[in-house]
Amino acid sequence: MSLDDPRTIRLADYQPYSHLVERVELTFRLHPTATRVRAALHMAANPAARAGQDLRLDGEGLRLISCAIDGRAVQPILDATGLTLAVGVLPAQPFVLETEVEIAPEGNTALEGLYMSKGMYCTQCEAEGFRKITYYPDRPDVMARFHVRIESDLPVLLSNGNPVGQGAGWAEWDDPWPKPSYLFALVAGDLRAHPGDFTTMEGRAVSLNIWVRPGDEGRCAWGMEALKASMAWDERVYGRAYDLDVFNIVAVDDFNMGAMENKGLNIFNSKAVLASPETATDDDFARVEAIIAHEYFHNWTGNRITCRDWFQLCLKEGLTVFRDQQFSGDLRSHAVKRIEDVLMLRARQFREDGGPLAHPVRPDSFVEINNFYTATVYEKGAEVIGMLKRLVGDADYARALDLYFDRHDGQAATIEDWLKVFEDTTGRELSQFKRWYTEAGTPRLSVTEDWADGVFTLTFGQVNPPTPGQPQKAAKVIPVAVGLLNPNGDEVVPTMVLEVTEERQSFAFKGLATRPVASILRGFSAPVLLERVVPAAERAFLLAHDTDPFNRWEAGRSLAKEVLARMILDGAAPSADLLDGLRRIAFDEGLDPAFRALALRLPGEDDMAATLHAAGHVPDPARIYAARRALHLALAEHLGPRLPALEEACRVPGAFSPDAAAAGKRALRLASLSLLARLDGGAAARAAYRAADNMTESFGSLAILLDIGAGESELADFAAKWQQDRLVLEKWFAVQVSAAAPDKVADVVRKLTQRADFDWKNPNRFRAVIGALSGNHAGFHHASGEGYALLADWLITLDPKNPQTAARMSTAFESWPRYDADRQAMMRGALQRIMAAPGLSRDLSEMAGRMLG
Ligand code: 0A1
Ligand code: ZN
Repeated sequence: MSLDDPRTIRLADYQPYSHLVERVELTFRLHPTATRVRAALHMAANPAARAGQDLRLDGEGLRLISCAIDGRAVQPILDATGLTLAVGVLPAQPFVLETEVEIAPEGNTALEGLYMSKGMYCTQCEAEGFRKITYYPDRPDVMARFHVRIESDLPVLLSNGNPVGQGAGWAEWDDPWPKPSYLFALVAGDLRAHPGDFTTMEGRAVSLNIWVRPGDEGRCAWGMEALKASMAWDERVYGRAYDLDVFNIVAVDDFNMGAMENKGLNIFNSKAVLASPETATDDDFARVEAIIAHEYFHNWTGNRITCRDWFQLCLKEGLTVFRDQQFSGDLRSHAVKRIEDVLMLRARQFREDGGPLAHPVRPDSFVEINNFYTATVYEKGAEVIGMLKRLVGDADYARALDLYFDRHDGQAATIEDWLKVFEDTTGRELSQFKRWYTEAGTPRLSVTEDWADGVFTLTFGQVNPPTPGQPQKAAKVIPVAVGLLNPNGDEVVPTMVLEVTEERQSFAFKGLATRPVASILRGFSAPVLLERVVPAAERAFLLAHDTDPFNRWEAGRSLAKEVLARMILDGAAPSADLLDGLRRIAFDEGLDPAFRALALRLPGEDDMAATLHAAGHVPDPARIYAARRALHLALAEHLGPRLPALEEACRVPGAFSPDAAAAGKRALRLASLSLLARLDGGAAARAAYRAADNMTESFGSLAILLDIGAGESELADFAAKWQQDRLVLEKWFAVQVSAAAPDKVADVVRKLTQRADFDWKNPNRFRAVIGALSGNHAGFHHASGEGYALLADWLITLDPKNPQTAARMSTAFESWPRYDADRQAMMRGALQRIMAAPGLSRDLSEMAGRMLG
């Protein structure tokens, strides 16, 4: 981390804010280029802060019109980041500070603060966007009650809380719950509502609405069902009821992230809320359900209890991700959800944790907080909570959460507060556990086995690798879920949790008649890299017999990685163990089709590059690409004659339903079509494309065709059909880049980015093409270096308009240390070129600087 950057902000420097803000009254007179914002802040000195301080308010890009205290004009000192009122002008008693500013939402392309998207006004205030709307102590520990008046001719005017009045050209909203400014929201536009209702367990009737632009009304039903399911689930599982009379969700096309949990007024990227069978895939449906749940769950974990400062971001994000994962598992399949979550964790978080951008779940310094909405804070943050639950058990977890909600409701809390709740509930001392929050890096856990005199011994060794700024680390507490199987497949020791707390530690199992087969790290009980030498036959045994579905999948996955590694490194042939094992799973009708589809998905190219690098090799992207395709072909040939029957058996009759069972069948059908395409030149996939009545199968079969170098006419057909649909068109853009052959990717990107409908200022469209470029492993890392150069060009272009999205997308370069000297030089060269761009944003310069080290 750039510790010597003068702009660095440190956790150790935290000080409470000088004042309390009891109430805020805001009046917005909306205008595209000259919006007026009047603010009245009811303030008093904060008894918990040092007395006699000046009053400092954050503010950026605001034109101050007036400033008064208790009705008397005052002259503040203005600078580029805010306003100061000297202590001498502040009354000793509580006072009202009034300001009026002018802002220009139309020109706001950064999509932070108040901006416009296709004629509609909307806001994004997390993390520090509110300071672009008005002068305010824009920090999460300042919690105030907000009253908002909006003046505009637009028909729908929304803000947080409950509606308290409206007339021609105005509306007023009042939020009874104190909140930090990052949860403020305002929306104004010509919008249509998809309504719903919900009665809470406390008997409160809540009116629900999903607001969309005209034309999108038909894509809201799924989101509404997901919202109601989330509300019911949070009552049932966590005892948490909703606390306002209305809950509004708004879909906007221009949005940097997925969605935002503003109190009572969630704002969503359209892509994360709109779904219909014709336009959304099963994955889209599942993602919409999960994001709706995530944002809704924030109402308690984030809004009612918020973060003291941004270093505590994982307090709300880790817990809310953990809760949304539990929810999706309950609604769908725990096994499948866990596998998907671990796939994502390894692809994004392990990659981050093992490279130059590694940081603790609770970082202790940053330059730009927007750069810390990361896989580590979110996904590893959720894993840490999963481990805590595993260590204390379900009952104590539930008791601890009740205490957390009781004790900290209405507060801005810290990770220390969170851990204290668990300590007080269970009597357990958690200082060693806390290292999961304060130390970066993925622990490497080795295991050896010993069998003597009827005693089976597992010996674990843990290594906590150095990460930027943290050269040395002590041992962590690692919950390792273990089960033992007999050679006939029976479970002799059901799952138990071993607590590994030392650098080296043994656990003995006595009284066994025969040497068992160990199933270790069941359910992926800790986010570690398990290093274990297992004979292929034993992996194949676990793939066939493990009673833990995660580890059953994991056995196949590890085997596939080992086989692929040998194919890449020494041109070996695919092993029969793997092919037979996968064939058995593919045709095992006793297994969930979604699970079978996941088992057939081969390790990705980036995953293989990481695996080879971890094993001390220098990955060659071209060889990885070729070997992976060769394995896919070998698997197709091995399963060959039975694939058409499998594909047929997975056709789902009747009207489309996005439920998990039907989605699982479609996933297995697409997996078989993809294999079949290697044998029949795409004939079956082509037929599936023609017959498809839903986006999952039509887009899935199109992607399969493109992947084998076919599908031109289907691609044209798809474009003609969806020309006018911005969300579906994104898929069309992205798939061409993802499926392009390594030496064609750069050309494809250049061609697509020259199109009139490549609106690069829209983050979704930018990500569709430029994100897909870095997602095409062999193409991005092509020896020509064109992929790197193209990405750098586009980041430099985007940065002045939208630094946040440019910075996020720059992480494609974080894996540079893995590759050969030529590629390293080219990637570092691209980063240096970015660093040298005139006027580079704080966001992107922090990222490029950290990656360069
Ligand atoms: N809190 C939101 C995600 C979010 C974070 C940052 C943003 O802008 C910097 C926008 C949204 C969530 O977790 O869903
Ligand atoms: Zn969140």
